[in-house]
Amino acid sequence: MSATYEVLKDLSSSTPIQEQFELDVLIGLSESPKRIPSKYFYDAEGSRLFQVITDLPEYYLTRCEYEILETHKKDIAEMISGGTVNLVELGPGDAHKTVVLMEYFLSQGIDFQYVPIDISETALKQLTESLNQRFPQLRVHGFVSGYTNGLKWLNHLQHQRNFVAFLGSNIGNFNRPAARVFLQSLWNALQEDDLVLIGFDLKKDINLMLLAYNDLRGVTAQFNLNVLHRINRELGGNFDVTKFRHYANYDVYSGAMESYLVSLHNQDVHIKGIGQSFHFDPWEPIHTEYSYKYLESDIHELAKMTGFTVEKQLYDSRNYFVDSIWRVKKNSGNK
Ligand code: AVJ
Repeated sequence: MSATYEVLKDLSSSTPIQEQFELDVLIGLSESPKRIPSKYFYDAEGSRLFQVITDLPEYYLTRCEYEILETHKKDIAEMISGGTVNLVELGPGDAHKTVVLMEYFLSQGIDFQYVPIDISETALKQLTESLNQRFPQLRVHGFVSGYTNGLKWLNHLQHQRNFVAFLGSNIGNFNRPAARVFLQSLWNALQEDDLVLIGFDLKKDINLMLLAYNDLRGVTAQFNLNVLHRINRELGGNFDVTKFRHYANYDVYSGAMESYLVSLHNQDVHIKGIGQSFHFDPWEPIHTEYSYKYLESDIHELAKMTGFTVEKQLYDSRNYFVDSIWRVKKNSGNK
């Protein structure tokens, strides 16, 4: 019998990952204000730190979504039952929440295979191996890749119905126009009547959001600073990480939690892999992440603009978070 699980690596990208990282850091640190794209958080250490964050008392997002999936797994199962389904997940991490669904689907005899797409090879290998231990019969086809190439790859999988999970407010990392572009490419990669489940963090009490990104134990700070360690490790940088601090604030106007690393000193940092030094003034920020928060109306508008219909809005008991289930519509003349 053939193995029930495998991990494929994205080899299609014309620029190797290392070179892309060098290029993005070079561009980002040459810009004013400086920035580093948030996707570089997730090396093995960053993925591990993010899992720690999901257990923090202040980080309500993961627990809310867990509650939603636990409460509504039956409704979700009913929507996908009948025929074979690809359960595709973008950025699963340890898939702690998706396991709730998979366990239930298996108990109901729903015929599906699990297709996790993650940027961290280490995290994805750990995930597929632990799933294989726990559910030996489950077919798992992992793909190591960013979202864009992941979607291209999905195009080749088209022969089955797809249910795409994009959980945890991962969509929050995109600004509004980028979210639209992303969802349009997702729509393009899918077929009529396919379903997507997207986790949106809702706008709420500003103090709760601030705390979620400024936890008392400082794990979020470590997570943010890890990107500098990663530049040191992988690109031969000489960042003195103690000379930067984590700062996160909420911008009411854009609706995003925004994370920064702020230089505490006048300093120069050399990055061997780029062959260049970068100057930092005292209190100069590097922007590292957006985590956009949504209004109910934003979600409906976004679905409409990108060719989906909203089928269900699933909330946690405090209405902090929503898992929104959308259906792909291709023949209704809106595209
Ligand atoms: C994994 C992108 C959903 O934006 O809340 C957690 C990452 N950043 N704490 C988020 C994160 C700081 C997280 N996402």
